[in-house]
Formats: sequence, structure tokens, C-alpha cells
Amino acid sequence: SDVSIPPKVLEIADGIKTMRIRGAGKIGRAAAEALKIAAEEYNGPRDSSLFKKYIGRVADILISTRPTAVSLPNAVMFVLSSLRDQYGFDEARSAIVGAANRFIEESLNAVKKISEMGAKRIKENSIILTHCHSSVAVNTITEAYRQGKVVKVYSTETRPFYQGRITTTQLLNNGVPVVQIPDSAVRYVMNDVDYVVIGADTIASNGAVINKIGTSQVALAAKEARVRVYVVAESYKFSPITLVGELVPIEFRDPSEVVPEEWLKQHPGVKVLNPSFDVTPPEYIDAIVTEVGVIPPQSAILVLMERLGWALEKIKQGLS
Ligand code: RUB
Repeated sequence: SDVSIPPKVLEIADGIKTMRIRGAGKIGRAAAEALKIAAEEYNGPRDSSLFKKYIGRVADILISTRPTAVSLPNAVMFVLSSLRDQYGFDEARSAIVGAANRFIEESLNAVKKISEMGAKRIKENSIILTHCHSSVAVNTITEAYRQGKVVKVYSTETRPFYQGRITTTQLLNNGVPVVQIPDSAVRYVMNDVDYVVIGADTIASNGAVINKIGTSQVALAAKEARVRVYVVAESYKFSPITLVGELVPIEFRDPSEVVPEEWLKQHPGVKVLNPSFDVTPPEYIDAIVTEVGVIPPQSAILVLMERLGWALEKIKQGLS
């Protein structure tokens, strides 16, 4: 029978599913951490093919938690691609642990690098608007503030899950002057804003950015007001499968996030749609700041080639 999966690993998977662990970067790093724990706490027979099968099961559990952020399958693929056919049990186990550590370390370095590069793009006396909670956006804005360039940040509340409140409190803790606004006030404040700075869950090969629901509406208002939109995102948020025509799956969440369960019961027949992400076309984005450089969205393909060439090879092999 199958080797049992450690409770800590299942707890991380559940944390991602229920959004105790959320935001694309954190999700990717948590998945790498879960694979590492799974490898370290494996208690089945010391047989490399059994071990690989077990790691494959853990990978499937992690990937099935949430569909949209490509950081999740990219992190899992990165860790699993460290395995070689000829590896014995010990080599296979330490390859997984090593690759998971490398992913986490490179991810944190990428966030730091992006914050430094992104902050350079912000001029003195700037007012910034951000949407949802992106760790990379919070770090970039905080860095720009430390350089004395930020006078105010508008943080949208980001209904229905209110991730914007996390952004607001983190910026406040960092000393950044921040104003909480409802999502519906975005166009009202846009004429005051110099830059929109947002994160990404997934970037497609054509440069379209998939991020928290409402992002495309923010970008539309920014375009109308001639406000620059910067996306700050690590290279593992670029999706290799979009290069072969796959669409990015959008997550739909429970109606009870939008209206109270009780209200729904009192109004039978009411339908609720709760899409968690939307697509901002490349024409609405001025630049994407990645750890390998600041690029126009139209150059997404270059990042895919440089940073995810290994994944592209795997996909091609799968196609032929
Ligand atoms: C979070 C979200 C964030 C990106 C980037 O969505 O859309 O903007 O994931 O975040 P959710 P980061 O709350 O549904 O996970 O920069 O932290 O990776």
C-alpha cells in the first residue's frame, strides 16, 4: 500500500487551499517547503522508485490546491526536475531537499532584487496605488519610501477577501503613509496617482498579467488617466504552457465570500459569481519588473526562454 504522507505536508496543502497561505510567491515557497518536508520525513522502504512515486503523489496534492498562480506548478516542477533516472534512494532524497532549498533562497533573492529595481523607477514625491496584497509590491513600495520618494499610497480593500487590509497594515508597520480606499474609489483617486504598482499570479507568453480580480479595472482606469502601471513579479510567475496555447485557469471561489450565507438562504434563486482573478492585457502594462530585468510585457517570451527553458524542453518532449 502507499507510503503515508506526513501531516505537516497535508497541513501546508490545506493552508494553501483555505488561503491561510496566500499570494503567489508565498504559495510557491510553501510548496517547495512541503516537498522538502515530505522528502525528509519519508518513512517508506529505501527504494528510489517508491520514493519518486511518493514525491509524485505529494506534488499532485500540492498542485491541486489552487489553480491560477503558476508559481505553484513552477515551484513543484523545479524541485522535481532535480531527480535523475540513475539516482538511488539517498541521492533522490537529497536532490529534492537541495532543490527545494534552492528554490526558496532564489525566490527570496528575486523579491529583494525586484524591490531595488522597481524602486528606481519611482520618482520623487510620488503617489502610488496598489491592489490586493502582493509581497513584492509591498517590498517595492517600502524600498521607494525608504529612498524618500513616496508621499502617499492608496491601498484598495480588495473585496471580497479584503487582502488589501494586509497591504495597508504592512505598509503602516513599515512607516509608509497609506490610505485605505474601497475598490470602487479607484477612478475617483486616479487623477492624483503617479504609479500603479501590482504583483502577479501568472504572466502569459504574450505579456498578459493574471492577478487578483479587479486588477484589469484598475489598469483600465490608469490607462485612461495616463498613469503608469508597473507589475513586479519573479520569473517563476511566467507560465511556460501558455507558449503552447494553454489558457490560464481562473479560480472561482465560494459565493459566501461575496454575500452572507444567511442572506443567500433568505433570497433563494440569487446567483453569485465570484471569480478570484482577471486578465490584464499587455497594452495596459508599462513594464514588468523581474529579477532578470525590467521588460515591456511584449518581452515576456524572453524571460520564459531564459529562466524556464528547462520547463519548455519538458513540454516539447511531452508534445512529440
Ligand atoms: C494574491 C494576488 C497577488 C499575487 C502576487 O491573490 O493576487 O497580487 O499573488 O503576490 P490571493 P506576491 O490572495 O488569492 O492568493 O507578490 O506576494 O507573490
